[in-house]
Amino acid sequence: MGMITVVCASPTRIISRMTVAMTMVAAAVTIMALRGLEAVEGGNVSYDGRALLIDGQRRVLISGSIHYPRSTPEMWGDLISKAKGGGLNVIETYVFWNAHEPTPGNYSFEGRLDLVGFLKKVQEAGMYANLRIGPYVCAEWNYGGFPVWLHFIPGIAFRTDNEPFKTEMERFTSKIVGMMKAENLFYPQGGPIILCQIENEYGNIDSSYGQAGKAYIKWAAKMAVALDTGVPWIMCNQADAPDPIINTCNGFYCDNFQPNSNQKPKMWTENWSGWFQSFGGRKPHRPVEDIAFAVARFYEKEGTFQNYYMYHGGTNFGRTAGGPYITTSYDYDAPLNEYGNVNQPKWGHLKDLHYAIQLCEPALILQAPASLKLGPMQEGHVYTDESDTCAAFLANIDSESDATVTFRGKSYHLPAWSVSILPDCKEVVFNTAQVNVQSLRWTTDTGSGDEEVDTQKSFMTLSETPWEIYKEPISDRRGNSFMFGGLLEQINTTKDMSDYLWYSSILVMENLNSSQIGTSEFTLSIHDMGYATHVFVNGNYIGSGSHSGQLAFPINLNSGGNKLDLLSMTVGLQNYGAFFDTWGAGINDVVVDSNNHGTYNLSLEPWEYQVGLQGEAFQLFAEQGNSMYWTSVAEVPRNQPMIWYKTTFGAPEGNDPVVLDLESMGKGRAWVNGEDIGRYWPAYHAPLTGCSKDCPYKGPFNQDKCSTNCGQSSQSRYHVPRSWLKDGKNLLVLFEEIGGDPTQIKFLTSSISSVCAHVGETHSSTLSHWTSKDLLESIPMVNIDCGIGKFIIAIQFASYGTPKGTCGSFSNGSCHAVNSRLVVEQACNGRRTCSLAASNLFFGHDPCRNITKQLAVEAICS
Ligand SMILES: *[C@@H]1O[C@H](CO)[C@@H](O)[C@H](O)[C@H]1NC(C)=O
Ligand SMILES: *[C@@H]1O[C@H](CO)[C@@H](O)[C@H](O)[C@H]1NC(C)=O
Ligand SMILES: *[C@@H]1O[C@H](CO)[C@@H](O)[C@H](O)[C@H]1NC(C)=O
Ligand SMILES: *[C@@H]1O[C@H](CO)[C@@H](O)[C@H](O)[C@H]1NC(C)=O
Ligand SMILES: *[C@@H]1O[C@H](CO)[C@@H](O)[C@H](O)[C@H]1NC(C)=O
Ligand SMILES: *[C@@H]1O[C@H](CO)[C@@H](O)[C@H](O)[C@H]1NC(C)=O
Ligand SMILES: *[C@@H]1O[C@H](CO)[C@@H](O)[C@H](O)[C@H]1NC(C)=O
Ligand SMILES: CC(=O)N[C@H]1CO[C@H](CO)[C@@H](O)[C@@H]1O
Repeated sequence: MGMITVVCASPTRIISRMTVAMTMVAAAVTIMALRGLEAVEGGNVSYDGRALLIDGQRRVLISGSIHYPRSTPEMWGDLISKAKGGGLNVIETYVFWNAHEPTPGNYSFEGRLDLVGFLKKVQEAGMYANLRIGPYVCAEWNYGGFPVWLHFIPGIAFRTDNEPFKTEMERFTSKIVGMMKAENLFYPQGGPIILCQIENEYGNIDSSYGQAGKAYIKWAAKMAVALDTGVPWIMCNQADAPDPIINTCNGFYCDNFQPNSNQKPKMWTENWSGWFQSFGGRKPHRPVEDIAFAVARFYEKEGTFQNYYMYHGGTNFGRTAGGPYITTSYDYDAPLNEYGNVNQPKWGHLKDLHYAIQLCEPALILQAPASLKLGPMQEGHVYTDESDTCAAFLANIDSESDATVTFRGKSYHLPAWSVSILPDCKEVVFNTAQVNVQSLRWTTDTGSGDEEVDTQKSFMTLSETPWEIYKEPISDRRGNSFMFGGLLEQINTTKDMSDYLWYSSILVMENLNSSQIGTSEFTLSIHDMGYATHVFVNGNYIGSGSHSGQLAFPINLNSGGNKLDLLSMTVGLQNYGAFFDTWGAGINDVVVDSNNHGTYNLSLEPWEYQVGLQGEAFQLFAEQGNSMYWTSVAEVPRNQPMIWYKTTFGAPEGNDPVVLDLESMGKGRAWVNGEDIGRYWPAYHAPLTGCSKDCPYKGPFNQDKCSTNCGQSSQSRYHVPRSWLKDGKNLLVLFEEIGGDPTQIKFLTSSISSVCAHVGETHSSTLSHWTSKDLLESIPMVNIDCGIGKFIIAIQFASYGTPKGTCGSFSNGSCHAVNSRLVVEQACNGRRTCSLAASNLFFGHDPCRNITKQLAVEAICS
């Protein structure tokens, strides 16, 4: 998809503040591009108390996380170039041990795991890399990145002063460092890597490990430094990181963070651009004005390195999601959305911020700033020295009220909870609360609930296609089944080779009289350690439970033997917490009660176990070699549990990202052409309450502040990377656990359906005149841009006045210029891009005097 570029052409003769700023931006781009190319053989990276030094020179760096296994190699180049276009100069990634070493000593670095290939793409883009090896990474990734086999090494204890663990950690860390060296990827070798991380957020939990934890951190630091990478090592959230390791900050805000030595720079390794999502959870969002505020405050207060976690979140394909319950989507409300498209206005507003910060770089690398009190909740920071170099940040941290402050004899208007950036200590080029960037709606947006954006041509259903099925056996245990007296812990039993573990037993009920047979007089109680269980009695599906705790189901029993089949499953292994690897999963108590017939405790009875499903053993998801197991059906079964479904489909035309809409399904797994799309669970809805229609950006943010999706499927849409599709027939295989309707499955593509802009007149007191005396007004301008190959076909909404609402739900306010739509149509219809100004001049009159006006537009692209 085309990137959204701000076009400088202005429809009027007025040189806008934006235009002037853009000229400076262009200069900044050139500087950054030149700097990025400095990586030459023999370069060096060091640091002092102000910044990282690259080739002896202090640098202000802006970084973003992109995790290579969460997208495809075909997407990497585009993601990295959009990151560079967004004003970043560093790409950060974790290294995912369990993906690279699925069995001990058996390594995999192919396809999505091609770490070297990914770093070479970063290098080709002229960007730097921060390699966070961990090897514990958390990251909402299965088991925090540890291979499950590690848990079964005799005597091992994770993340503490334990020899077997340290041996393995050192072995894997050395392996990765060795690979990087062999490929000349460290900066002193001419490569892109300027930083490495050892361990990860251990400081959050180290108190649980006592003295052994302290010894472990000292060992980890020494081990890492001895690997002699030639670049500095960091530890995030580790206040006692031993020298020379730099301790860095993670959080929503890090402006008040201080490193543990004045010889170390202030660095922010995880700035949460949004938040991850769980099955059963709401969809979290972080307003761009707030994240811009946090970033500006960080650079205002001595910060010189900041990383967005995530810049592109991507997808937890296959069984890589951690958790439990992390969704397949890892969109994170990041500047690039799950499919790799720009998430506007987040991407564009942060890009404008980055350019403003880059303009300040010459001053930011001088000594620490002087701080000024500008009002009760207003302050400024000025970076300067004896020369003319000067940059200033003016902040209003009042979360309610705007303020006007005086700085060096000039007056500046500061919206509440905002920072203005003055790269020359005179003119404001950027304010974090003023978003002059269009927002976009994609054909795949689910919006905040009440709107359905899908256009007719954007989807394709599977209602007419022929289906084949395989019924997963419910009561017959076969394959690798075995008996054990009592209930086994699940992870110990499956070793995570599958999500699924069957627990089967027979309950013999003698002397049941006819009035008891077929009545729900019995209750089956299960104590579940998590993460989800489906219950079958005599082959019938009774119900399900999720999350750990006590489950109770009314059941019918027959006289004689009754078959009990409990399908217990993990949904992404734990990835966080002290000793998380020792927390169990599965079923640990089973009791059948009847009011009149006593209690049957089955916990110590013989149970038959089967790791994984029969369909997994048959590899039904594979493209070949399993045709004998499938049966064609004239009528496809709907809403029945435990069915494998298979059909073929033609790929949607074009190059837009493809999305599988599984809203009609219950819970299970999906594969396309043998590639593992991930776990789906649309039947699990977000809570009905706790969402906000409007998300005020003012005031401190937390991950629950701005959620959407209440009462809806927590995830109904699943990314199918373009590179996994082929011309002609493609294979879709699903395993449905609880019941769904596969004929209602849809394929969508994600393309821009409409473009919105919402800009406001600025107060005249905030006028920032650049150099030109001709500058009559500071006119908020906005460019509508449909992207490559698309044109504006209609104006859905336009109002110059006091419009309300957000993209997709704008409405007229009490002040409204009646010709709004006409003026915008004349400027935009039939074009790919058009520029609009929120001004009386542009609309030919003043619809309401003495009122600050805004312009809101939604244009339809096709
Ligand atoms: C690092 O580079 C700077 C500038 O090129 C040089 O002055 C310095 O000696 C180098 N340091 C090392 C350790 O190579
Ligand atoms: C190595 O791992 C791959 C999966 O990546 C697996 O198919 C293969 O059987 C493993 N080989 C050994 C020797 O464990
Ligand atoms: C797994 O088995 C080991 C050895 O029997 C035991 O010590 C451990 O507690 C079990 N793990 C869980 C999570 O129950
Ligand atoms: C059947 O059993 C129930 C409960 O145990 C009892 O209340 C009922 O009287 C019995 N009926 C017959 C016909 O035995
Ligand atoms: C069932 O038996 C097990 C093993 O003796 C015991 O731990 C559990 O508490 C019993 N369950 C109930 C509900 O009494
Ligand atoms: C806004 O007002 C105009 C009249 O100027 C009207 O035609 C239009 O339907 C109104 N739009 C909305 C969304 O209320
Ligand atoms: C607009 O404000 C000016 C100055 O504050 C005042 O003189 C004038 O009467 C106001 N006009 C209207 C239409 O309210
Ligand atoms: C390193 C680590 O555990 N960081 C976590 C901090 O919290 C964010 C929240 O999204 C996680 O994504 C990180 O994994």
